Amino acid sequence: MAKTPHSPTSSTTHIGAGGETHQTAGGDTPVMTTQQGVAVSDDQNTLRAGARGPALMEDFHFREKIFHFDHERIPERVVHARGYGAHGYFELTDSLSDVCKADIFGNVGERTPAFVRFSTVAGNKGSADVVRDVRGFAVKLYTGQGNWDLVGNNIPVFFIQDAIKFPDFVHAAKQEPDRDFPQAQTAHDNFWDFVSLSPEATHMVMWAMSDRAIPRSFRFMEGFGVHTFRLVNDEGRSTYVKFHWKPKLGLQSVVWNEALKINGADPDFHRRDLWQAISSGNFPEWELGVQLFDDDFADSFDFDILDPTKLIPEELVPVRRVGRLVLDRMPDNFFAETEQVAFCTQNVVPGIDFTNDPLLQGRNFSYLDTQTKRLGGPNFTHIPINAPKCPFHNFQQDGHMAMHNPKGRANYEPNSWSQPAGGPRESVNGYRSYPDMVSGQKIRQRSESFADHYSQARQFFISQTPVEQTHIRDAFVFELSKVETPAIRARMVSHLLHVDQELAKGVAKGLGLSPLPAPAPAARPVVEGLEPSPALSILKNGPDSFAGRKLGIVVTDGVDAALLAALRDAAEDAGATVELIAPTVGGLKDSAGHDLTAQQKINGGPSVLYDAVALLPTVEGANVLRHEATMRDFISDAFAHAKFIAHNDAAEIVLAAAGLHPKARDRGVIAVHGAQDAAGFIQTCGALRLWEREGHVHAI
Ligand code: HDE
Repeated sequence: MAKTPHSPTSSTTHIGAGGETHQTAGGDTPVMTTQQGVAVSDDQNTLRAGARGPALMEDFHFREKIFHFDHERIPERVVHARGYGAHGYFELTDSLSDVCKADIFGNVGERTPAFVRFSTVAGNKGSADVVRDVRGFAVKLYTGQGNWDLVGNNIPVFFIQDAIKFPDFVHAAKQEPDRDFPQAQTAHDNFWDFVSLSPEATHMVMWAMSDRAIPRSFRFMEGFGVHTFRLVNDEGRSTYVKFHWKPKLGLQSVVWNEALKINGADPDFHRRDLWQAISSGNFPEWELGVQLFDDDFADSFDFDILDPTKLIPEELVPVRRVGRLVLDRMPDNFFAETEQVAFCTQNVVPGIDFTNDPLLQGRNFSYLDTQTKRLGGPNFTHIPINAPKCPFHNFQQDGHMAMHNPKGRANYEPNSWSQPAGGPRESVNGYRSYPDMVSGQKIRQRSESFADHYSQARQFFISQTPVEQTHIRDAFVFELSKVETPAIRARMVSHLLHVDQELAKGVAKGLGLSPLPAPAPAARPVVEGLEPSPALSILKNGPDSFAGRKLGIVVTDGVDAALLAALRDAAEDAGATVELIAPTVGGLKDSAGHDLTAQQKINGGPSVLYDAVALLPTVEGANVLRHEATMRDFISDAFAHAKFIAHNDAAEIVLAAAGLHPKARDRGVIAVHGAQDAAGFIQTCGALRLWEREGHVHAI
C-alpha cells in the first residue's frame, strides 16, 4: 500500500520553537485534516513570508479554521436558551388503544427512542441553572409513525391565555432593554408590571413563586403538556387528554437562600446532576400519566378546558399511568444534539391532535418559524437529531444545507411515472385532522369562560403545606422587594387579596406596605369552595428515601476508616451518592492508611451542593477547621437550609465554632459512632429536610 498522509505511523511528541507541546498523529491518534480531508502538517503556525514576515492569504488551513470558528454561534433560543438534553426511550406499560390509534400507545412493551431537553425560560444560554424560573420539559419521541414532540413545562399552567401576548410577556420577563439586566430573573419592575396588569397570570405566578420554580434536579420534577390535547381512536372518536410526567424519585426542590448560593458555587448544578446520574448508570425515569375526559366532563368543569391558565385537579380526573420514560444516554456532542434539536408543537402523529386552546394554536405557528431562523433554513429536519427514525419521503427539495433530495425523475405529484421513478404517494393511513365542528364570527375576543383568574390560584395556595405557603409568601416578598416602583408592588398585592387574605397581608407586611391596597377589580368573583388538591404540593409528594440524593462528607487526614465506610455503604445501599470534602483534594489517607481522594476542597464544596452532610474530622483536623470561615459557612448553611447533619465527636468544636452549641441543635443534628448510627442517619435523610427547623432560623 502506498504511504499516504493518513497512514498510521507512531505518535510523537514535539516541543515547538515557542515552547508549546504538541503531538503528531500515529498509532491510535487520528490524522488532523481540513474540512476537505487534506492532512494538516502544522497546526501551530500560520503560513508566513519568512519567520517574522506577514501572513499569506494562501494559508487555506488557517483561513478555513478561523472562518469556521467565526461562525460557531447560532442564535440562541429566544426563550429556553439554557438547556440540557439526554437520550432515552419511552416504554408503554398500559395500552391506550381503546382511545388512541397511535402505535406508541398501542403496543405494550414497545420502546420508542426519545430525546429530552430540559431548560430554563428567561435566562440567556450562559445563565445559572438554579434561578427562579419555569423549567422546560420538551420530549421528542421518534415513533414508527413519525416524530411526536410533547413540548411541555414543569408547571401545568401558563402565564397568558392568548399567544398574541407571548412577545410582551417574554420581553417583560427578560432583561430590561435599556440596561440589559437583570439576567435570568423575574425580580424586577418590568416583569411585575406586566403580570400585575394581566390578572390571567395570577395562577401561574403562584406556581412561579413556589418551590416548583427552584427544583433540586431535573430528575425530581414533574412535567406537563399543559394544554388539553385530543387522542383519536381507530373509529375516529376523540377523547380529551392532559399529559403528565411523574418522576420516579419523587419531587424535591431547594430553598431560596440555597438556590442563590448554588448559583455561585456551581452554575451548572442541574446539568452536572443529570450528567453524573446518567454517566454513573442511575438512569432517571418518569412515568407518563394521562388524564382522559370527554365533552360531558368539559361541560361540567368549573373552568374552560381550553384555557391554559387552568389545570384539572387529579382528584377530579385521576392520572392514569401508561408508560415510562428512561434517560440512559448523554449526547455525544452538546451542540449537535442539545443545541440543534428543534422541537415543534405541531409535530404530532396519527391519533394525537390539537384542541382550540389559543396558546397551542399560536405555538403551532411559532416553533416552525423559530427553528427556521435559528438553524438557518428549512432543512433543519435533515440534522440527525431532528430527523425521524422511520422512513420518510416527499418532494420537498433544495434550500440551504440540503442533505438529501428526492431521487429519480419525479419531484412533483401527481405524476404518471411508474415506480421507483414516480416517488411517494398519499396513504389512506396518513394523518387526518379530527373533523371538529367550527363555526362563529370572525372576531378578536377572549371567551367569557376564561375570565376567572383567581379561583385556581387560591386552590393552589390552599393545597400547600404551611412550610410551602411560607416559601411562597417569602418569594413574593423577595421579588417585589427588588421592584423599585411602589405602585407595582401594591398592584400585585391587590391581586393576592383575591387569592388568600393571609398571603396578601403577609406579603404587604414583608414589603412594609401599609395600608393594604383595595382588592383588584375581579372579572369574576372567586369560587371559594374549591377543595385543596394534595397533588399540587411538593412536600406531600416527596420521596421517602434518600435514593438519587447526594451526601457530602467532610473528612480530614486520618479520618476514621470504619465510620467513613459505614456512612458510605449506608448511603450507597440507599441509592445515594457520596462526595468527600477536605482541606486538600489530594494527599489524604484514612486511619487504615488507605489513600483517599476528595472531590472538593472545602471552599469549593459548600453544603448547598449536598442533600445532607456529615462531619468526620479527626481531632487535629477539627482544630484547624474551626478557624476556617468556609467550614463555618458550610455548617451554618446546612443548618439554615434545614438539612440533616451527622457528626463524630471530634466535630463538636467545629459545630460550636459555627454557632451550633449543643443547646442550639435539634433532632436533625445527629451524632454517629458506628455502622448502626450511620444506617439510621441515612434512613432519617429520606425525609430530605427537617422543615420544623425553618421556624427557628428565620426572624423576618
Ligand atoms: Fe414555548 N417557545 N412558546 N412554551 N417553549 C419556544 O421555540 C412559544 C409555551 C416551551 O428545549 C421557542 O425553539 C409561544 C408554553 C419549551 O428547545 C418559541 C408560546 C409551553 C421550549 C416558543 C409559548 C412552552 C419552548 C423558543 C405562547 C409549555 C424549549 C425557541 C403561545 C407547554 C424547547 C424554540 C427546547 C421554546 C414559542 C408558550 C414550552 C419561540 C409563541 C405554554 C419547553 O418558538
